[in-house]
Amino acid sequence: MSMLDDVKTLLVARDPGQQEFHQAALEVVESVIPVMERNPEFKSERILERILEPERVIMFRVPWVDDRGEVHVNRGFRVEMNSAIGPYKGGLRFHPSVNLGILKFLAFEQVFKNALTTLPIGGGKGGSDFDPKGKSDNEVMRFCQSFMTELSRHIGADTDIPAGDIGVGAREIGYLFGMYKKVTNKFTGVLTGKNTNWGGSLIRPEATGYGAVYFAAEMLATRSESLEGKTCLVSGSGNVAQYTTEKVLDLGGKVVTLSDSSGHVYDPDGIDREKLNYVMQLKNIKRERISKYIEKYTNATYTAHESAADCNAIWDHKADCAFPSATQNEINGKDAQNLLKNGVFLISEGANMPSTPEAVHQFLENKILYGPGKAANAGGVAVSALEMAQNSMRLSWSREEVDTKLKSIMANIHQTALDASDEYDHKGNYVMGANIAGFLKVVNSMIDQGVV
Ligand code: NDP
Ligand code: 2IT
Repeated sequence: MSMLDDVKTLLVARDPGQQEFHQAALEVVESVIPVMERNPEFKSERILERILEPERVIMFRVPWVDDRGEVHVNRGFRVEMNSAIGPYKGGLRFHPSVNLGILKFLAFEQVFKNALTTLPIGGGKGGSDFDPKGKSDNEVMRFCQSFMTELSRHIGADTDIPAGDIGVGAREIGYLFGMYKKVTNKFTGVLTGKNTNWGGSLIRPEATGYGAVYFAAEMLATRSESLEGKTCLVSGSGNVAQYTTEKVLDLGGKVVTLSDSSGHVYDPDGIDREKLNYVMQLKNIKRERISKYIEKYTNATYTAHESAADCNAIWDHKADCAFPSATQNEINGKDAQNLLKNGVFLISEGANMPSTPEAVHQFLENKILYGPGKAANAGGVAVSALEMAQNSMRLSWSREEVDTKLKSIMANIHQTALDASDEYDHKGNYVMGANIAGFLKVVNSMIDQGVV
């Protein structure tokens, strides 16, 4: 049996039903087969078996009371995947779809992503099946307080440092931090993505989106191109989508789409700064649906997503670049075909694993510029690590300083992935390059530290 088949058998036997984790794991394993062949000690050290098993998984009950006095019970998780190169680091996701398999895929991706940033952070991820949609601020606060009452026993500024992800933004980080401080009686940098008044880093809210666009600019530069004048499709309308749009505008591009889980808007005139500002108010403050956009900007159209559809209409518009920034597996094989047919020659993934294996296969076959999430969206966690550095020094850097560091980290990730792909004779295959470079750093560190 091949190495890939062995891993598949192991995963299915150990973790039946964790499809997203299997998908993320098999992609990495496939990329590193030549690395395993060049380094026979990785096999005797049982590196694949070790790296696929989380160091620790914490699962807990999260009971809370809604505004009517009714009791609810959600499930909380923290997956502490790998601490070979630093304390566990990664976001928290609050979304009804959250389960152990999804968090294990995210934690697994995070390990390699964090290694690529060059900063000393291991990988973890957590969250809950709690749905913040439609909840009052007080309900969200009570949920966060209950969640943190348990989580606080397992995390710490030198142990495990959570941050935001889907459904967890500045509001949730505030409530979570408040409770952590109360139960531990310590003001530490235990969470990142904090408000700048109390220890947050400038540029952290912007970092994932800005980073995905910096990564795109690096890929374009290999073909002597830039974002100037390029038409871009952006999906999602949350944190990553908003700041991706802002940076595309800064670099002279035009964004024509945004979406949420109900549908997408297409604005042929482009989403300019005023329109983006409106979207930010709509999503971050009023917490409304993106469909409201067309009430104000009547030239735009709105298409509701049919859950039964076999393709996603947002990926069927003429464009040059696409920035999937919503969620996993939002681009399937048919969507990839549509993107290629419509002229898209660059994909920079703001979301984690937004493309199915069938879609990735087509991007690689067609040799378009394809930046996988663990490389392209590493800017967020990179600035989180810069927030940790500022917290431990008890000082804060200026916007310019953090943005300059972010830009140079993204350029470095791009070069590292490109060099690794070249070394293994697949120059320009950023999937292989990112997987191999991240894997080697983590695995060599694990071997240095013995069988633990
Ligand atoms: P937000 O919660 O701010 O926004 C998420 C957006 O994606 C919303 O528009 C949401 O729509 C949409 N979305 C969420 N789930 C689904 C779904 N199942 N189907 C369709 N649309 C969906 O999250 P972020 O912007 O922070 O995260 C977006 C992606 O970026 C995620 O994949 C996340 O893991 C990744 N990421 C985030 C980082 C960060 O720093 N925040 C860092 C690196 C990656 P709706 O409102 O309808 O739910
Ligand atoms: O997927 C990710 O990299 C994040 N959600 C950000 C993690 C972090 O610790 O900033």
